[in-house]
Amino acid sequence: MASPNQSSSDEAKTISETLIPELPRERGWVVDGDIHLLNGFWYPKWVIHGLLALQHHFKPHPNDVLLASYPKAGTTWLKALLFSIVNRAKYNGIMHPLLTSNPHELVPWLETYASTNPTNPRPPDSFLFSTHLAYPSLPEQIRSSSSSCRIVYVFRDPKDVFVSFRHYHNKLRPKESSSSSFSLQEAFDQFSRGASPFGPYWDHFAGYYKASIQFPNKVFFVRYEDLKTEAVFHVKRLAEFVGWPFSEEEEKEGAVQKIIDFCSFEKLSNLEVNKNGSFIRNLETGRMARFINHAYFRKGEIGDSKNHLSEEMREILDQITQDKFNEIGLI
Ligand code: PAP
Repeated sequence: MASPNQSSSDEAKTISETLIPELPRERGWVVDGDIHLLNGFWYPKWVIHGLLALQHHFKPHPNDVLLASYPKAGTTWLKALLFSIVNRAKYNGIMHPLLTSNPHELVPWLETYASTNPTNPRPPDSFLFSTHLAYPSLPEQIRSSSSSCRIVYVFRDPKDVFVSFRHYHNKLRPKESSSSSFSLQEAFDQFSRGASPFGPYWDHFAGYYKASIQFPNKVFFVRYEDLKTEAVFHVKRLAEFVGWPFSEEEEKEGAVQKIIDFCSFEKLSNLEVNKNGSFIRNLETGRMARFINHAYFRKGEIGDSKNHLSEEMREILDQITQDKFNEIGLI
């Protein structure tokens, strides 16, 4: 006889298995397989499994912090910063876990974990999680104004996001796969139409931006570019928002700058673990993928898109962004 957990897990799987074939589909980018349009956003199949499990079974705790981002908008950096901020009393510089682990190993990715643990989709021993899900796809238990769970969203210029995603895709795709012939123009067309994994990019950030206006104590919105140019100001805001503000004494001792330097692109990308290490992720029951750490560190710069996209491509993305900014009142 099946256990209650088994039948509930089978039920979630059956829902997504019957749902997915009915959804509009497009070609996926990184992991082979298509992406499917679910309630306005394009997700791979395993993400839909995870998303449904979270919506049914996720139980937030009061101090949970969720880092939300579109892929390549600054997830790795923010994971390192948040982990360092909330654990600064626990670790000194020598024993710090970031010296030996990639930030992705320290801050679990919610929908990946949920896709492999559908009946109990809360990663153990952590209150810091990440997600690439769009705001409307988050479980109601997290979005609800009655939950004290906090959300940090990082936004980045979509031109640089697209270029970064494209490089990542080129690094990770199996050379013999059908996606190896996926041209820049094809990927660009998909991205600008909004039909990219976790996209439309513009609706992704708009959802979190609107939520940050509506619930400023719950959703924190920060731009990658601002974090680069005004790091001290934004890291202090971030620490305060997640409930670990820097004391006056810490500030005098330079604790803010120490964390910024420790989590900088230069520091993290030069660590042995990030130059030559890798980690394994279960994507869904029975499927595993190895992720190469250095794929998360390329240039870490603002404006690299000008080296990879034509003037016309950049204008197209800028126009879509400007239209979305106007629509939602973002300056
Ligand atoms: P993910 O969503 O798949 O985890 P994510 O970390 O958001 O990826 O994106 C990787 C980008 O962040 C890379 O950008 P690039 O391709 O334009 O170079 C990567 O270099 C950049 N990045 C990683 N770590 C840092 C950091 N510490 N500071 C600034 N940028 C960083």
